[in-house]
Order: sequence, then structure tokens, then C-alpha cells
Amino acid sequence: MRHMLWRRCFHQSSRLFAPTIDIKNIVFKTKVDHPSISKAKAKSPKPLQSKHPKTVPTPDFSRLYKKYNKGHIEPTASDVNSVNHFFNIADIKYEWSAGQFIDVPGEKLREKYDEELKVRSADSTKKFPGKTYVPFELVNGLPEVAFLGKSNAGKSTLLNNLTTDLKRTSLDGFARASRWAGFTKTLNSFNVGNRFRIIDTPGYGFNSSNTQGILTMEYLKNRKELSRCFLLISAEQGFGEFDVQVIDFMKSNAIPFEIVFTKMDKVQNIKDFEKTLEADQEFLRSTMARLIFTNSSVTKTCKKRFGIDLLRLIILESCGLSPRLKPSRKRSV
Ligand SMILES: Nc1nc2c(ncn2[C@@H]2O[C@H](COP(=O)(O)OP(=O)(O)OP(=O)(O)O)[C@@H](O)[C@H]2O)c(=O)[nH]1
Ligand SMILES: [Mg+2]
Repeated sequence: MRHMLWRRCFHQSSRLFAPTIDIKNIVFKTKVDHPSISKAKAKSPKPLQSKHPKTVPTPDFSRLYKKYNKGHIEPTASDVNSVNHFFNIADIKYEWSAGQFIDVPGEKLREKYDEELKVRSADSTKKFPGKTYVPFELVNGLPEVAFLGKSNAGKSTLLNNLTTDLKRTSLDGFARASRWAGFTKTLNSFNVGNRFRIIDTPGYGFNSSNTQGILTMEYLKNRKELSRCFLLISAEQGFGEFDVQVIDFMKSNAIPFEIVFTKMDKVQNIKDFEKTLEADQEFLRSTMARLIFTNSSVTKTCKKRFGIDLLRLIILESCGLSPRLKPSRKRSV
């Protein structure tokens, strides 16, 4: 049944399904001026130009993390500094792409080893090269975190955001991003400092396919190295029916995950955004996921990239790595 649901999520379709619960209705509307207000505005004399240009205050999305993750310990400034340093100097390498789960490195070997285990007697003392009881490559796998979400949610861009120094405004281009939904077609792996891997996945919903859905589902269910998933939700669009189905899938398969809101720079009315989040608090709490608020684009009104330092910390923590860790492979300048 769950298999079927997931297949449906990825089915080539742009249909919008009628929502059944509140969480799917998070749509952040653009503020529209009332006609009478617009008229009044038109008649009123032009305000005198100030000598100093008006400065638009930058919203502070880090406030939202504190508000919606009360049970969680707040990171210290020194942890944040050292984790930022880790990402600034770590060598980031694109490693592999897989169109089928069996093409994911290590999985063919794991399948062979599982077959061998079935025929091997319980008291067998056979060792593999490297003097290990399981093949060395399987013992030594790096932890992985996966970015999931609807097509166009900003998964590939977030990966580039994470790996770009926060002082810069233009992002690195390790993962290929596009404004066309359904751009990423395979699982793509990026090695970060030879300490862990970030896996970019094909989006579900618009312009996706069954094959991609099955691939992601198999990866989530079977990949032993997977430490945590990050479910990306565009803050501009909010949750959709497919997102709720994916949450349900992860809950029932005991796959730990966090929720990352992307495109916070596009939220027109932050108060409406918070109201909708509050209306869905019961559902969100039941997921046990932390809520992280990010923007990958810097605009006139949103001059900083928010949430990235926190996301970096949570990624290291979910891989069982200390924020004080040094990359074992450094970026060459
Ligand atoms: N304004 C703004 N645009 C963003 C942000 N994140 C991503 N985008 C844009 O959204 C579009 C889609 O981004 P991608 O990173 O390709 O999205 P994806 O989830 O990888 O999409 P698929 O590969 O199709 O599943 C691109 O045009 C990005 O520039 C953000 O935080 N703010
Ligand atoms: Mg992508």
C-alpha cells in the first residue's frame, strides 16, 4: 500500500490534489492593496525625499528556529564558528550518480555478501581482504544525509548554499540547479571533506517519474549508511499532499528526518507564515522533526543567507560527528 502511495507521489503529473488536512493548505498569499487604499495613495502628495535612503530592515529568520524548536539545545557561538570553518575548508567532491538503487556504490557487494551469508555456516571464520569479517568497503562506508522534496523545492541549490562560504553572495555550483522543475533525475552523491556524503535526490510531483520514485524509496529503506533525511518544503508554497505522504512513509519506516523550509526570502508576510505554522503545530510536533528556516538567495530585503550555519551543525550531529571536527580532505585554493 505504502509502495503504491509513494509511486503515486512520483507519477508524472501536475495535478493538484484536493487537500484533506490543514497542513496542506499553507499558501502564503501576496498582500493585495484594497482599491480605496490605492486611490488614497495615488492622491496623496509625493513624500519629501529624505537625504538618507530608507533602509529596509533585514528579517531575522534565526528567531523562528528558537521559537519552533523549544525542546532542543541551542548551539553555542563557538560550535557555529567551528562548523562554518569545517564547511569553508572541506573539499567537496561530486562522487557518483545512480539511476537504480543497485548502482549505488557498495550495494552490489552488499547483495553478494548477503547471498553468501545465507549459505555460510554460523561458525564460519572466513575473513575478507583487510582481515575483516564483512567486506572492508562495507565496514568503512561514510555516513550519508539525503535531501528530499518536491521538484523545484530547492534541494540542489541548498547543497550549493551549504558548501559556499557565508561571506559570499554567489553560490558554488557543485550540484546542478535549474528553475525547471524535475531537473535532477538520479541520486547524486557529494563527498564533504571525506567525512560524510550529501545525497541530492530527484524531486517528487511535477515532472517526475515512477522510476525516480522507486529509486528514492529503495534508497531510503535500504541504505545502511543513511543517517538522516532533510525534507525540503518551499516556504512560498507550504506543505502539499505529497509531502504529507512522504512524512508518513518516513515515520512508518523509522527513517529519522528534519524539515527545512527553503526560499524564506520569498515569504511576503512573515506573520501569516507563522500563523499557518502555529495552526499545524500538533501535526509538526508529531513528526519529532526540527524546523529549520533557510534562504539560498540574497535579495534587497533579505541580505543574509539564514539557517545555513544551523543546518551545517545538524548535519554533522546527525552523522555522529563533532562540530570541532576537521575535514580529512581540505579544499585546494
Ligand atoms: N528565491 C529563491 N530561489 C531559490 C531558493 N532555493 C532555490 N531557488 C530557486 O528555485 C529553483 C529550483 O531550485 P533547484 O535547487 O534546482 O530545485 P530542486 O529541488 O533541486 O529541483 P529538482 O531537481 O527539479 O527536483 C532554481 O531556480 C533556484 O534558483 C531560495 O532559497 N530562494
Ligand atoms: Mg535538483
